[in-house]
Amino acid sequence: MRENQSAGLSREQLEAYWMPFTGNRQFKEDPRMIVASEGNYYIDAEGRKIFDSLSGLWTCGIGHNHPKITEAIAEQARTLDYAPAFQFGHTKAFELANRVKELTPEGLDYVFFTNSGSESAETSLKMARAYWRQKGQPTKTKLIGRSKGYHGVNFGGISVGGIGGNRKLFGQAVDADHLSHTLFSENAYTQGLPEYGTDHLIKEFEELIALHDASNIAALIIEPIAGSAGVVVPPKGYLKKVREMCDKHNILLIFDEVITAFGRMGSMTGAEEFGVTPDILNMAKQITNGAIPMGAVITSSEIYDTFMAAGGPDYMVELPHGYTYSGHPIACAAGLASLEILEQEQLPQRVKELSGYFGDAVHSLKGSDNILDIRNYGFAAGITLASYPGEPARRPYEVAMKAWEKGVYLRFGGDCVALGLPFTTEKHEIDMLVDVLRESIG
Ligand code: PXG
Repeated sequence: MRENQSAGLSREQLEAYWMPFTGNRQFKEDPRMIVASEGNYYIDAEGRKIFDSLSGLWTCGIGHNHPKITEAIAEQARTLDYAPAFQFGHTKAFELANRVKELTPEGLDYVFFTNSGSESAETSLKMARAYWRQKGQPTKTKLIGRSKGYHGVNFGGISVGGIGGNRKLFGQAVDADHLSHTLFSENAYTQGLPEYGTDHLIKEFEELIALHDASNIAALIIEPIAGSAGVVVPPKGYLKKVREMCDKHNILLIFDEVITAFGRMGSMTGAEEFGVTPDILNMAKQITNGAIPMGAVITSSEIYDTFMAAGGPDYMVELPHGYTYSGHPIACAAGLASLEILEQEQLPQRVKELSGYFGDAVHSLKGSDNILDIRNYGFAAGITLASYPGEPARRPYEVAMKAWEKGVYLRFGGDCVALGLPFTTEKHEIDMLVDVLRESIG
């Protein structure tokens, strides 16, 4: 172990922490400790400046340690550190709900707070099932997800999720089926939305509905752009046609926008960017710029009104669901500050303006050894790497370790590396990043 990379902790001191989604054995032998952050950079244990090419874990688009967010958190901790989430309120939760409503498409009106993307997924799936019961259609229970989809790690989320490695150890928990993913070799190296695939995918959706019958299906949950699976961009027209199919068959459409909400696509939401409004939209990550855990689910009035109408006497709880930390005051303060910065500094617009430059830069890697595909939208990109025989995950890991040596934090997973730039990234940083990628992959 290189002592200077462990920030002074001994090998023994590294043992107790079971790290999430991490190769624990490898990390503890060769730690990559981060000790500070500022703007688009981390500082590692050796004092090196490391470019944050995934904005944390798609969380910190505004850049790290923004003084307005830091101050909002400190001020809230001094004023009201916690208030009970059930049966009592505090003003910031109402303020933030209104802000979220303003920033999401018309037709989405009621905000339920969670603490993570996984909890947003569970909340949306439970709402969908409960909605149909309250409408008097209790057989509508089946949930449809999509291959390569990621909806967090709780049992509902992995049941509709489509990343095999996240499912295989846990068994199927909730009744679910899956659509095919939207990654086609025909669309390799497309910038933005690809051409091929919509008709075929929609036909498949129709067949799946025929198989189960719409009377048994509660909802379809998809990411407008699948992030975790390596930035999988849907073909042109796909999301609109999916919306039409859901309308035709009375199936709720849930957009999991945990990655795409609040700027990443060059708009406030993927729904806005692609002109498709779901019945339920899930958020997390960028809502507080990652500074405090928080998630949220926004629904149509139709869904909220259904629960209110079926709620019985008005002192009764209409939806028996919620978390101790739903709408946590400090998270709300961080959320209000983050959303204000996104708007005031026009960061989604900035992403839109620079996304062409970014796209050209990443696609300039086409032709490099070991690259099979490059995809991008807004400030997100995925690069599929050629695998070593029988070891699909090894090359991305090796590439990311090389990049780390060269001063770039790079996300690796499956057979891909992924980029999710801070919205404040400058052109020279994009150039630097692509140079590091070229050297690390080659
Ligand atoms: N839904 C989506 C679409 C996500 O991307 C979650 C739900 C779960 O969120 P929580 O907050 O419970 O982790 C996510 C999370 C990656 C990466 O490298 C992506 C996520 C998390 C960590 C890493 O792509 N997405």
